Amino acid sequence: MNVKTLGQFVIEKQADFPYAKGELSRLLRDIGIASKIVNREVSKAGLAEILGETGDTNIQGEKVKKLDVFANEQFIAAFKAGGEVCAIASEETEDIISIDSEISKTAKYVVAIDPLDGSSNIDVNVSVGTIFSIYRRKSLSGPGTLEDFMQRGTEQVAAGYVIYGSSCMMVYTTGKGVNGFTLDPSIGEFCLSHPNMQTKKDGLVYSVNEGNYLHFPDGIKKYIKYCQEEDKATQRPYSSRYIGSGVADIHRNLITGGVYIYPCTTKSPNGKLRLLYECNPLAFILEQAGGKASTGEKRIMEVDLKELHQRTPLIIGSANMVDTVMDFIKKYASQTA
Ligand code: P6P
Repeated sequence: MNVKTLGQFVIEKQADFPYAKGELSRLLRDIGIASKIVNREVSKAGLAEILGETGDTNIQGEKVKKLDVFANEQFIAAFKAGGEVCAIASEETEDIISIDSEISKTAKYVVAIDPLDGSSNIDVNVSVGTIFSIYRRKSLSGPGTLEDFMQRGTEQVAAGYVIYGSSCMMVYTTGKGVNGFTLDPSIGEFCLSHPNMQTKKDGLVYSVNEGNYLHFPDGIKKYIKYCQEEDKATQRPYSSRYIGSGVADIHRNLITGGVYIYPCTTKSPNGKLRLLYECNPLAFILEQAGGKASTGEKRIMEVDLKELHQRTPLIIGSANMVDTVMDFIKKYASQTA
């Protein structure tokens, strides 16, 4: 079988970056290694006695699952050992982790990561995911700083996610398209399975937690009703698919077409998802796959990051569907203003 592993692919694509000396390639491979270790534990969580909660709460005030802690530790260890990053920002840690070691002295990158997104689904055997975003450092040398992360999503050099589902897949972009790799456990390698992923301009799926309907802005309420109307020309009603694990919902919609919406609500006035290590990397991937990602008013990747764990509303997926949601928001925002 003509198998191309992640390692082979990354080196092959390195030629796309004339000045690349392999640092980004090694960093992507480090992420692959940590992901395989996390996948091993996630796939046997029920047996590994690491289910359930540590009793701690993370900086989001959410109960921390032991696998969250394990995944965070694995990625941090991989980045420290690889020597390619000078600082890490993680959903699991309040402040950045600056790396000040001999091996990282010449590190060019910083990485922001959500080590295990959707972890509330772990105990019920629903897919969860890792989301990562890589920037060039802005500081000149030494340990990375908070300032190194204060960049727009348009400055990302690479972004990706790993989905721990019926199979383990890594999907990433370096700005030259999106490629998907499926873990072959028999050889312990991520193998290219979804080359040059492109999403549909229109889909027939909408993903939103309709339990929050009463708290949605009018434009979102009207869009949800639009999705539910009978209209043969636009193949409505659409299907409602919401897993409660963003990586799983957004991955499905990337493949089938569709739109995922987590708007601002009265409970979450700035939205729930985090700009730095959830929305920007997912936006980079969807845009590279021909989709769109918006706050409802502007392009996600053009939002200025002012604080590490900043939240934002997110509308992401098929370009025409994102545009339609934005039209509804604009139309009804003016009416409610
Ligand atoms: P709710 C997981 O906590 C997450 O950040 C996303 O992965 C997911 O889509 C969303 O929150 C689920 O949130 O409020 O619908 O349970």
